[in-house]
Amino acid sequence: MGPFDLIVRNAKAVTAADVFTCDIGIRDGRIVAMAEGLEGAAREIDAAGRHVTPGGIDSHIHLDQPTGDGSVMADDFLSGTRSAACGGTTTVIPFACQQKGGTLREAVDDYHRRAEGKPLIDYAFHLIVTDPTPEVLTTELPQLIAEGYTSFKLYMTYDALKLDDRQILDTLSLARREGAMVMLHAENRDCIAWLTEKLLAAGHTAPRFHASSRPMLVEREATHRAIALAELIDVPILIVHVSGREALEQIRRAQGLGLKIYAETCPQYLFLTADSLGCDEGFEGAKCICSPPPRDAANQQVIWDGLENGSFAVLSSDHAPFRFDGPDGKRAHGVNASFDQIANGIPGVETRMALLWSEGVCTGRITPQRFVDLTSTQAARLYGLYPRKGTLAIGSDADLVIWDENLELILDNAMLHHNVDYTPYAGRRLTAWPALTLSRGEVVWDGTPQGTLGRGQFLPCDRPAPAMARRRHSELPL
Ligand code: DUC
Ligand code: ZN
Ligand code: ZN
Repeated sequence: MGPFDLIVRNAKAVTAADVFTCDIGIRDGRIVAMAEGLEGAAREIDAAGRHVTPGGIDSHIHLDQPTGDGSVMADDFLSGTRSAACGGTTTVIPFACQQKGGTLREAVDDYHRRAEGKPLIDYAFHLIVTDPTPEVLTTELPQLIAEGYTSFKLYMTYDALKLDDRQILDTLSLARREGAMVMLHAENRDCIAWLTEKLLAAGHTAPRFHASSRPMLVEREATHRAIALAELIDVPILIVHVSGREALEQIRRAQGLGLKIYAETCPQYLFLTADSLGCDEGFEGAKCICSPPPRDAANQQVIWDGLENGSFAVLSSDHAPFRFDGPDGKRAHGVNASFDQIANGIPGVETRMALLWSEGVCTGRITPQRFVDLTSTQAARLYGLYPRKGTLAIGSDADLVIWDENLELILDNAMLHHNVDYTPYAGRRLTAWPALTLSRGEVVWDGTPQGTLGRGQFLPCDRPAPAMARRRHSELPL
């Protein structure tokens, strides 16, 4: 016995800034030493010159979230966090969603009950604000923010979730006062509704028409409007699941003007296209229905460029798990439901890290440091978890991934540990996968899932520094 519970030896440690070789000493679930030649541990793991990164933070994932339309999410806090750990993710941030007419507190309490006794890795909650009543804005949200729920998502589409511009302004103003991070789902609801009506009237019901009902213009307009509303209030925002050039141009323009506009993208916009939704009347394309929809090869390149050049802060999965077969997933409204009735979302929590390491790092598109920045460090900063999470440093939680590289894997759903009956990335070639995942110093994946049920801890979040307003409009009574 010595000063450490565990030493990870000969690590090629990667942070968002550096790659360096060291031993990593772990005690009581935290990193307590990083140096050459550490001695004195109950247990050692030899990383043998392999890349060791911080565990991934998947800051956009849906688990056991009530949908209200008859569909049911296939992953709960057990299967979802198990799948995450097997893919190298050690923290997830799913959404406690306010029901219209209900309170945020009810949503949070219900979500804690759903999580109870299940998570295998650590987790925080974002909120989804669907009903910003005076009580919510003046009492509930400030209290919840003070308790560690410091980020929330607002929707510009979906009738059950959507806020109008006035409500968005009220909520942004509250976020500015309280120092919370606001995430925006930017698509224009009325354009989608109008296009959907016309498509259905013309008999265009197949999954592929989902993409026709949500062209890039719809995302571009809402992104522009979200940025304008945030500029009016003078508050930072984060645009989630950016799909292509038109929305990204709006974001870059705003960033160039000095506005604090952060952006997230997801693997579906790198690896899928509108063709993934099918080219006939069959239902198979439902597997890839998500919103915004995947675009085309040129837009995939735009997204890669944005990952390389820093336009994007985070790559998250937007894991939204609906089974393809069975009565409560993609077919909840019938075996051949029209595109507008098919649950939006695709699984991806387990594949996010390996897809980006294989196609980003192994191909030389991005450095290992940028990989860490995009999959872990920036998410920790943006959502108030840094430096407990998101880096390899003395005092940080010992959440690590030891990578296997130079693999030849063909992705198949049977390899995965989610509760969904397909992966949209089946057949894709991978050259890397986590050999081992540690969560607070405990092995949660070493080729098989490990860890006791409910060992994951809830993480109250700090007010994130990137959510701090620039304080330009001191004359406005915001
Ligand atoms: N938005 C999400 O964030 N996730 C799934 C579907 C959607 O529209
Ligand atoms: Zn969304
Ligand atoms: Zn989502």
